Amino acid sequence: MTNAAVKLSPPGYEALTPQTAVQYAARIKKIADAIGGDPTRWTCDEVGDGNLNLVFIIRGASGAVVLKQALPYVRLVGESWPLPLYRAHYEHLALAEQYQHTPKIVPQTFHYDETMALTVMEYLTPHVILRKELIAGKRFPNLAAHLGHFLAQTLFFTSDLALTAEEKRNKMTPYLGNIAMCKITEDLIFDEPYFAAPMNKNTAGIDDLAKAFQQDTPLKLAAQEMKWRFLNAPEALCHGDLHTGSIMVTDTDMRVIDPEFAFYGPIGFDIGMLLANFVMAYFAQDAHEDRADYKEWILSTALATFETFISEFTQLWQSRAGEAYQSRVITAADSAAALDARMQQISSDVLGFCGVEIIRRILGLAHVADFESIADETKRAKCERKALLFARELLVNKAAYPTPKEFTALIKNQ
Ligand code: SR1
Ligand code: MG
Repeated sequence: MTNAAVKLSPPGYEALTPQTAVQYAARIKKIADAIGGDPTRWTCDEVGDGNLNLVFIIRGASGAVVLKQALPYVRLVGESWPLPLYRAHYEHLALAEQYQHTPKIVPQTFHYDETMALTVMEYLTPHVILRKELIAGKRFPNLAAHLGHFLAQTLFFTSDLALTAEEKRNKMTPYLGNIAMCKITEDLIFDEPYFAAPMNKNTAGIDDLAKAFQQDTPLKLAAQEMKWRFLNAPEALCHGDLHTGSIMVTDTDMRVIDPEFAFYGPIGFDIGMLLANFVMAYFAQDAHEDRADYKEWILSTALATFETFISEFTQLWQSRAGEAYQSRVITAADSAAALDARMQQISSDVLGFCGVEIIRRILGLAHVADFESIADETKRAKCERKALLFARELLVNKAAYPTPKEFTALIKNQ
Protein backbone atom coordinates (compact mmCIF):
# COMPACT_ATOMS: atom_id res chain seq x y z
CA MET A 1 0.00 0.00 0.00
CA THR A 2 1.22 3.57 -0.67
CA ASN A 3 1.93 5.84 2.30
CA ALA A 4 -1.21 7.84 1.55
CA ALA A 5 -3.38 4.70 1.58
CA VAL A 6 -1.69 3.45 4.77
CA LYS A 7 -2.49 6.77 6.47
CA LEU A 8 -6.17 6.22 5.72
CA SER A 9 -6.15 2.76 7.36
CA PRO A 10 -6.56 2.89 11.14
CA PRO A 11 -4.62 0.50 13.38
CA GLY A 12 -6.51 -2.78 13.38
CA TYR A 13 -7.59 -2.52 9.74
CA GLU A 14 -6.39 -5.18 7.39
CA ALA A 15 -7.65 -5.86 3.87
CA LEU A 16 -8.97 -9.42 3.87
CA THR A 17 -8.21 -12.27 1.50
CA PRO A 18 -10.58 -15.21 0.93
CA GLN A 19 -8.61 -17.12 3.57
CA THR A 20 -8.61 -14.38 6.23
CA ALA A 21 -12.27 -13.53 5.46
CA VAL A 22 -13.17 -17.10 6.48
CA GLN A 23 -11.10 -16.78 9.66
CA TYR A 24 -12.80 -13.45 10.43
CA ALA A 25 -16.31 -14.87 9.90
CA ALA A 26 -15.53 -17.98 11.95
CA ARG A 27 -14.71 -15.77 14.99
CA ILE A 28 -18.18 -14.19 15.06
CA LYS A 29 -20.63 -16.70 16.49
CA LYS A 30 -23.75 -15.26 14.90
CA ILE A 31 -22.12 -15.31 11.47
CA ALA A 32 -20.47 -18.69 11.96
CA ASP A 33 -23.84 -20.18 12.93
CA ALA A 34 -25.52 -18.70 9.87
CA ILE A 35 -22.88 -20.22 7.57
CA GLY A 36 -22.90 -23.46 9.51
CA GLY A 37 -20.61 -26.46 9.89
CA ASP A 38 -16.87 -26.66 10.09
CA PRO A 39 -15.15 -23.42 8.93
CA THR A 40 -12.30 -25.43 7.43
CA ARG A 41 -14.86 -26.72 4.93
CA TRP A 42 -16.29 -23.31 4.03
CA THR A 43 -15.60 -21.87 0.60
CA CYS A 44 -14.93 -18.21 -0.02
CA ASP A 45 -14.79 -16.29 -3.31
CA GLU A 46 -13.93 -12.64 -3.83
CA VAL A 47 -16.50 -11.48 -6.38
CA GLY A 48 -16.27 -7.68 -6.21
CA ASP A 49 -16.60 -6.27 -9.71
CA GLY A 50 -17.39 -2.69 -8.70
CA ASN A 51 -14.99 0.23 -8.70
CA LEU A 52 -14.21 0.40 -5.00
CA ASN A 53 -14.53 -2.56 -2.63
CA LEU A 54 -13.81 -6.17 -1.81
CA VAL A 55 -16.86 -8.46 -1.78
CA PHE A 56 -16.56 -12.02 -0.47
CA ILE A 57 -19.18 -14.76 -0.57
CA ILE A 58 -18.62 -17.29 2.19
CA ARG A 59 -20.54 -20.55 1.88
CA GLY A 60 -20.91 -23.35 4.43
CA ALA A 61 -23.12 -26.23 5.52
CA SER A 62 -26.25 -24.19 6.35
CA GLY A 63 -26.00 -21.12 4.19
CA ALA A 64 -23.96 -18.24 2.91
CA VAL A 65 -23.23 -14.61 3.74
CA VAL A 66 -21.72 -11.65 1.91
CA LEU A 67 -18.82 -9.83 3.51
CA LYS A 68 -18.20 -6.43 1.96
CA GLN A 69 -15.04 -4.55 2.92
CA ALA A 70 -13.89 -1.08 1.90
CA LEU A 71 -10.34 -0.72 0.59
CA PRO A 72 -8.36 2.42 1.50
CA TYR A 73 -8.06 3.33 -2.17
CA VAL A 74 -10.13 3.32 -5.37
CA ARG A 75 -9.95 -0.23 -6.69
CA LEU A 76 -10.65 0.90 -10.25
CA VAL A 77 -7.55 3.12 -10.31
CA GLY A 78 -5.25 1.61 -7.69
CA GLU A 79 -3.41 2.69 -4.57
CA SER A 80 -2.42 5.98 -6.12
CA TRP A 81 -5.96 7.22 -5.37
CA PRO A 82 -6.52 6.90 -1.61
CA LEU A 83 -10.12 6.83 -0.41
CA PRO A 84 -11.23 6.94 3.23
CA LEU A 85 -12.56 3.77 4.79
CA TYR A 86 -15.25 5.78 6.57
CA ARG A 87 -17.52 5.25 3.57
CA ALA A 88 -18.38 1.86 5.09
CA HIS A 89 -19.89 3.76 8.03
CA TYR A 90 -22.22 5.75 5.78
CA GLU A 91 -23.17 2.68 3.81
CA HIS A 92 -24.06 0.94 7.06
CA LEU A 93 -26.13 3.93 8.22
CA ALA A 94 -27.97 4.17 4.91
CA LEU A 95 -28.65 0.44 4.71
CA ALA A 96 -30.25 0.61 8.16
CA GLU A 97 -32.37 3.66 7.25
CA GLN A 98 -33.49 2.28 3.89
CA TYR A 99 -34.21 -1.12 5.42
CA GLN A 100 -36.69 0.55 7.80
CA HIS A 101 -38.69 1.93 4.87
CA THR A 102 -38.30 -0.94 2.39
CA PRO A 103 -37.33 -4.15 4.26
CA LYS A 104 -38.19 -6.34 1.29
CA ILE A 105 -35.86 -4.40 -0.98
CA VAL A 106 -32.76 -3.64 1.09
CA PRO A 107 -30.53 -6.54 2.21
CA GLN A 108 -30.42 -7.30 5.90
CA THR A 109 -27.11 -6.64 7.66
CA PHE A 110 -25.89 -9.05 10.35
CA HIS A 111 -22.67 -7.45 11.50
CA TYR A 112 -20.71 -4.21 11.11
CA ASP A 113 -17.08 -3.61 12.07
CA GLU A 114 -16.05 0.05 11.93
CA THR A 115 -12.30 -0.60 12.27
CA MET A 116 -12.24 -3.22 9.54
CA ALA A 117 -14.68 -1.11 7.45
CA LEU A 118 -16.76 -4.18 6.72
CA THR A 119 -20.36 -5.28 6.75
CA VAL A 120 -21.60 -8.84 6.78
CA MET A 121 -24.98 -9.09 5.11
CA GLU A 122 -27.60 -11.32 3.62
CA TYR A 123 -26.44 -13.36 0.63
CA LEU A 124 -28.93 -12.70 -2.13
CA THR A 125 -29.63 -15.74 -4.22
CA PRO A 126 -30.45 -16.41 -7.03
CA HIS A 127 -30.21 -12.65 -7.56
CA VAL A 128 -27.96 -11.26 -10.27
CA ILE A 129 -26.85 -7.73 -11.19
CA LEU A 130 -29.53 -5.99 -13.26
CA ARG A 131 -27.03 -4.36 -15.64
CA LYS A 132 -25.79 -7.77 -16.79
CA GLU A 133 -29.33 -8.91 -17.40
CA LEU A 134 -30.16 -5.81 -19.43
CA ILE A 135 -27.13 -6.47 -21.61
CA ALA A 136 -28.33 -10.05 -22.04
CA GLY A 137 -31.82 -8.88 -23.04
CA LYS A 138 -33.79 -10.25 -20.07
CA ARG A 139 -37.14 -8.83 -18.89
CA PHE A 140 -38.36 -8.38 -15.31
CA PRO A 141 -42.09 -7.76 -15.06
CA ASN A 142 -42.13 -6.36 -11.49
CA LEU A 143 -39.06 -4.23 -11.76
CA ALA A 144 -40.69 -0.82 -12.26
CA ALA A 145 -43.14 -1.39 -9.40
CA HIS A 146 -40.34 -2.36 -7.01
CA LEU A 147 -38.03 0.46 -8.05
CA GLY A 148 -40.76 3.12 -7.93
CA HIS A 149 -41.72 1.88 -4.46
CA PHE A 150 -38.12 2.01 -3.22
CA LEU A 151 -37.70 5.56 -4.50
CA ALA A 152 -41.00 6.86 -3.12
CA GLN A 153 -40.56 5.33 0.33
CA THR A 154 -36.91 6.13 0.95
CA LEU A 155 -37.13 9.66 -0.42
CA PHE A 156 -40.46 10.64 1.16
CA PHE A 157 -39.78 9.28 4.65
CA THR A 158 -36.38 10.93 4.97
CA SER A 159 -37.66 14.33 3.83
CA ASP A 160 -39.32 17.32 5.50
CA LEU A 161 -42.62 15.99 4.19
CA ALA A 162 -42.54 13.20 6.76
CA LEU A 163 -40.16 14.48 9.43
CA THR A 164 -40.23 17.43 11.78
CA ALA A 165 -37.42 19.92 11.16
CA GLU A 166 -35.65 18.63 14.25
CA GLU A 167 -35.90 14.99 13.15
CA LYS A 168 -34.74 15.84 9.66
CA ARG A 169 -31.73 17.84 10.88
CA ASN A 170 -30.75 15.05 13.27
CA LYS A 171 -31.03 12.44 10.56
CA MET A 172 -29.18 14.54 8.02
CA THR A 173 -26.25 15.64 10.18
CA PRO A 174 -24.35 12.32 10.26
CA TYR A 175 -24.24 12.15 6.46
CA LEU A 176 -22.47 15.53 6.22
CA GLY A 177 -19.26 13.59 6.86
CA ASN A 178 -19.45 11.50 3.70
CA ILE A 179 -17.26 14.14 2.08
CA ALA A 180 -14.89 12.02 0.00
CA MET A 181 -17.73 10.15 -1.69
CA CYS A 182 -19.59 13.36 -2.50
CA LYS A 183 -16.32 14.78 -3.84
CA ILE A 184 -16.05 11.85 -6.27
CA THR A 185 -19.54 12.69 -7.56
CA GLU A 186 -18.79 16.42 -7.69
CA ASP A 187 -15.64 15.84 -9.74
CA LEU A 188 -16.55 12.85 -11.88
CA ILE A 189 -20.14 13.67 -12.73
CA PHE A 190 -20.39 17.42 -12.83
CA ASP A 191 -16.91 18.71 -13.73
CA GLU A 192 -14.49 16.33 -15.43
CA PRO A 193 -16.47 15.51 -18.59
CA TYR A 194 -16.49 19.24 -19.36
CA PHE A 195 -12.73 19.87 -19.44
CA ALA A 196 -9.68 17.84 -20.49
CA ALA A 197 -9.39 15.99 -17.17
CA PRO A 198 -6.48 13.51 -17.10
CA MET A 199 -8.61 10.47 -16.28
CA ASN A 200 -11.25 11.09 -18.97
CA LYS A 201 -11.52 8.50 -21.70
CA ASN A 202 -13.83 7.91 -24.63
CA THR A 203 -14.32 5.71 -27.64
CA ALA A 204 -12.28 7.09 -30.55
CA GLY A 205 -15.32 7.57 -32.80
CA ILE A 206 -16.78 10.25 -30.53
CA ASP A 207 -13.70 12.42 -30.09
CA ASP A 208 -15.54 15.22 -31.86
CA LEU A 209 -18.35 15.26 -29.28
CA ALA A 210 -15.92 14.96 -26.36
CA LYS A 211 -14.13 18.09 -27.60
CA ALA A 212 -17.31 19.94 -28.55
CA PHE A 213 -18.86 19.37 -25.10
CA GLN A 214 -15.85 21.06 -23.48
CA GLN A 215 -16.58 24.23 -25.50
CA ASP A 216 -20.36 24.06 -25.17
CA THR A 217 -21.34 26.95 -22.90
CA PRO A 218 -25.09 26.16 -22.54
CA LEU A 219 -24.23 22.54 -21.74
CA LYS A 220 -21.56 23.43 -19.19
CA LEU A 221 -23.92 25.90 -17.51
CA ALA A 222 -26.66 23.27 -17.37
CA ALA A 223 -24.26 20.73 -15.84
CA GLN A 224 -23.11 23.28 -13.26
CA GLU A 225 -26.74 24.06 -12.46
CA MET A 226 -27.15 20.37 -11.60
CA LYS A 227 -23.98 20.49 -9.50
CA TRP A 228 -25.47 23.45 -7.66
CA ARG A 229 -28.60 21.41 -6.92
CA PHE A 230 -26.42 18.49 -5.78
CA LEU A 231 -24.49 20.76 -3.41
CA ASN A 232 -27.36 22.86 -2.10
CA ALA A 233 -30.56 20.86 -1.88
CA PRO A 234 -30.51 18.43 1.05
CA GLU A 235 -34.11 17.34 0.50
CA ALA A 236 -33.93 13.64 1.38
CA LEU A 237 -31.57 10.73 1.95
CA CYS A 238 -30.32 9.69 -1.47
CA HIS A 239 -28.72 6.34 -2.23
CA GLY A 240 -26.14 8.38 -4.12
CA ASP A 241 -25.10 5.80 -6.75
CA LEU A 242 -28.33 4.23 -7.94
CA HIS A 243 -27.30 2.67 -11.23
CA THR A 244 -28.24 -0.72 -12.64
CA GLY A 245 -25.09 -2.24 -11.11
CA SER A 246 -26.48 -1.37 -7.64
CA ILE A 247 -29.64 -3.41 -8.29
CA MET A 248 -30.00 -7.17 -8.00
CA VAL A 249 -32.88 -9.09 -9.51
CA THR A 250 -34.56 -12.43 -9.91
CA ASP A 251 -37.56 -13.03 -12.15
CA THR A 252 -39.83 -11.74 -9.39
CA ASP A 253 -37.69 -9.97 -6.79
CA MET A 254 -35.52 -6.85 -6.72
CA ARG A 255 -32.97 -5.54 -4.21
CA VAL A 256 -31.02 -2.30 -3.95
CA ILE A 257 -27.44 -2.56 -2.65
CA ASP A 258 -24.31 -0.40 -2.16
CA PRO A 259 -25.44 2.96 -0.74
CA GLU A 260 -21.90 4.02 0.19
CA PHE A 261 -22.35 7.34 -1.65
CA ALA A 262 -25.36 8.14 0.57
CA PHE A 263 -25.94 11.84 1.20
CA TYR A 264 -28.79 14.25 1.77
CA GLY A 265 -29.55 15.67 -1.64
CA PRO A 266 -32.22 16.51 -4.20
CA ILE A 267 -35.10 14.04 -4.44
CA GLY A 268 -34.56 13.87 -8.20
CA PHE A 269 -30.95 12.70 -7.91
CA ASP A 270 -31.46 8.94 -7.46
CA ILE A 271 -34.33 8.91 -9.95
CA GLY A 272 -32.31 10.74 -12.59
CA MET A 273 -29.27 8.48 -12.17
CA LEU A 274 -31.45 5.41 -12.50
CA LEU A 275 -33.28 6.73 -15.53
CA ALA A 276 -29.91 7.50 -17.16
CA ASN A 277 -28.77 3.93 -16.71
CA PHE A 278 -31.94 2.63 -18.35
CA VAL A 279 -31.45 5.09 -21.18
CA MET A 280 -27.87 3.87 -21.70
CA ALA A 281 -29.08 0.27 -21.68
CA TYR A 282 -31.65 1.34 -24.30
CA PHE A 283 -29.11 2.91 -26.66
CA ALA A 284 -26.63 0.04 -26.17
CA GLN A 285 -29.22 -2.44 -27.52
CA ASP A 286 -28.53 -1.17 -31.05
CA ALA A 287 -25.30 -3.17 -30.98
CA HIS A 288 -27.28 -6.40 -30.58
CA GLU A 289 -29.44 -8.16 -33.17
CA ASP A 290 -33.25 -8.07 -32.97
CA ARG A 291 -33.65 -5.93 -29.88
CA ALA A 292 -36.34 -3.51 -31.11
CA ASP A 293 -39.02 -4.96 -28.80
CA TYR A 294 -36.57 -5.17 -25.97
CA LYS A 295 -35.73 -1.48 -26.36
CA GLU A 296 -39.44 -0.73 -25.95
CA TRP A 297 -39.47 -2.80 -22.76
CA ILE A 298 -36.51 -0.91 -21.32
CA LEU A 299 -38.08 2.45 -22.13
CA SER A 300 -41.47 1.48 -20.73
CA THR A 301 -39.81 0.12 -17.57
CA ALA A 302 -37.86 3.34 -17.07
CA LEU A 303 -40.98 5.46 -17.51
CA ALA A 304 -43.13 3.16 -15.37
CA THR A 305 -40.54 3.41 -12.59
CA PHE A 306 -40.85 7.18 -12.62
CA GLU A 307 -44.64 7.01 -12.85
CA THR A 308 -44.83 4.57 -9.93
CA PHE A 309 -42.64 6.91 -7.93
CA ILE A 310 -44.95 9.83 -8.77
CA SER A 311 -48.16 8.03 -7.87
CA GLU A 312 -46.82 6.53 -4.61
CA PHE A 313 -45.16 9.79 -3.60
CA THR A 314 -48.43 11.60 -4.36
CA GLN A 315 -50.32 9.19 -2.11
CA LEU A 316 -47.77 9.66 0.66
CA TRP A 317 -48.11 13.43 0.19
CA GLN A 318 -51.73 13.20 1.37
CA SER A 319 -50.49 11.78 4.68
CA ARG A 320 -47.66 14.29 5.12
CA ALA A 321 -47.07 15.25 8.72
CA GLY A 322 -43.66 16.84 8.51
CA GLU A 323 -42.28 20.36 8.72
CA ALA A 324 -43.06 21.36 5.16
CA TYR A 325 -46.51 22.09 3.69
CA GLN A 326 -48.31 21.89 7.02
CA SER A 327 -52.09 21.74 6.82
CA ARG A 328 -52.37 24.97 8.85
CA VAL A 329 -50.92 26.72 5.79
CA ILE A 330 -51.56 24.43 2.84
CA THR A 331 -55.24 23.68 3.17
CA ALA A 332 -57.07 20.98 1.20
CA ALA A 333 -57.77 23.59 -1.45
CA ASP A 334 -54.06 24.36 -1.89
CA SER A 335 -52.70 20.84 -1.70
CA ALA A 336 -52.89 19.87 -5.36
CA ALA A 337 -51.10 23.03 -6.50
CA ALA A 338 -48.43 22.60 -3.83
CA LEU A 339 -47.82 19.00 -4.87
CA ASP A 340 -47.69 20.01 -8.49
CA ALA A 341 -45.03 22.66 -7.84
CA ARG A 342 -42.91 20.20 -5.85
CA MET A 343 -43.25 17.57 -8.59
CA GLN A 344 -42.17 20.06 -11.25
CA GLN A 345 -38.95 20.74 -9.37
CA ILE A 346 -38.35 17.01 -8.90
CA SER A 347 -39.02 16.26 -12.58
CA SER A 348 -36.70 19.01 -13.74
CA ASP A 349 -33.95 17.64 -11.47
CA VAL A 350 -34.60 14.10 -12.74
CA LEU A 351 -33.99 15.20 -16.34
CA GLY A 352 -30.89 17.17 -15.43
CA PHE A 353 -29.30 14.41 -13.35
CA CYS A 354 -30.20 11.90 -16.04
CA GLY A 355 -28.31 14.01 -18.58
CA VAL A 356 -25.12 14.47 -16.56
CA GLU A 357 -24.98 10.78 -15.59
CA ILE A 358 -25.13 9.69 -19.24
CA ILE A 359 -22.44 12.16 -20.29
CA ARG A 360 -20.02 11.20 -17.54
CA ARG A 361 -20.43 7.46 -18.21
CA ILE A 362 -19.33 8.01 -21.83
CA LEU A 363 -16.75 10.79 -21.55
CA GLY A 364 -15.49 10.56 -17.97
CA LEU A 365 -13.51 7.99 -15.97
CA ALA A 366 -16.15 5.47 -14.90
CA HIS A 367 -17.85 3.84 -17.86
CA VAL A 368 -20.67 1.26 -17.94
CA ALA A 369 -20.60 -2.31 -19.19
CA ASP A 370 -23.64 -1.64 -21.40
CA PHE A 371 -21.35 0.24 -23.79
CA GLU A 372 -17.96 -1.21 -22.80
CA SER A 373 -19.12 -4.73 -23.65
CA ILE A 374 -19.71 -3.69 -27.27
CA ALA A 375 -16.47 -5.00 -28.82
CA ASP A 376 -16.99 -3.36 -32.23
CA GLU A 377 -15.79 0.21 -31.64
CA THR A 378 -17.69 1.63 -34.58
CA LYS A 379 -20.96 0.21 -33.28
CA ARG A 380 -20.13 1.36 -29.75
CA ALA A 381 -19.38 4.89 -30.92
CA LYS A 382 -22.71 4.98 -32.78
CA CYS A 383 -24.66 3.98 -29.68
CA GLU A 384 -22.72 6.36 -27.45
CA ARG A 385 -23.20 9.25 -29.88
CA LYS A 386 -26.98 8.83 -29.75
CA ALA A 387 -26.90 8.71 -25.95
CA LEU A 388 -24.70 11.81 -25.74
CA LEU A 389 -26.88 13.86 -28.08
CA PHE A 390 -29.97 12.79 -26.16
CA ALA A 391 -28.35 13.74 -22.85
CA ARG A 392 -27.17 17.13 -24.10
CA GLU A 393 -30.61 18.06 -25.36
CA LEU A 394 -32.26 16.91 -22.13
CA LEU A 395 -29.90 18.96 -19.99
CA VAL A 396 -29.99 22.12 -22.03
CA ASN A 397 -33.73 22.13 -22.74
CA LYS A 398 -35.23 20.43 -19.68
CA ALA A 399 -38.43 22.46 -19.88
CA ALA A 400 -39.20 21.07 -23.35
CA TYR A 401 -39.66 17.57 -21.90
CA PRO A 402 -42.33 17.92 -19.21
CA THR A 403 -44.03 14.55 -19.71
CA PRO A 404 -43.11 10.98 -20.78
CA LYS A 405 -44.54 11.78 -24.22
CA GLU A 406 -41.86 14.37 -25.05
CA PHE A 407 -39.15 12.30 -23.36
CA THR A 408 -40.12 9.27 -25.45
CA ALA A 409 -40.15 11.31 -28.64
CA LEU A 410 -36.68 12.66 -27.88
CA ILE A 411 -35.21 9.24 -27.20
CA LYS A 412 -36.75 7.80 -30.36
CA ASN A 413 -35.57 10.68 -32.51
CA GLN A 414 -31.88 9.93 -31.97
C1 SR1 B 1 -13.84 6.37 -8.54
S1 SR1 B 1 -15.39 5.69 -8.32
C2 SR1 B 1 -16.17 5.81 -9.86
C3 SR1 B 1 -17.60 5.56 -9.81
O1 SR1 B 1 -17.86 4.27 -9.29
C4 SR1 B 1 -18.96 4.31 -8.40
O2 SR1 B 1 -19.84 3.28 -8.64
C5 SR1 B 1 -19.59 5.67 -8.61
O3 SR1 B 1 -20.53 5.65 -9.64
C6 SR1 B 1 -18.41 6.49 -8.95
O4 SR1 B 1 -18.74 7.69 -9.59
MG1 MG C 1 -21.25 0.81 -5.90
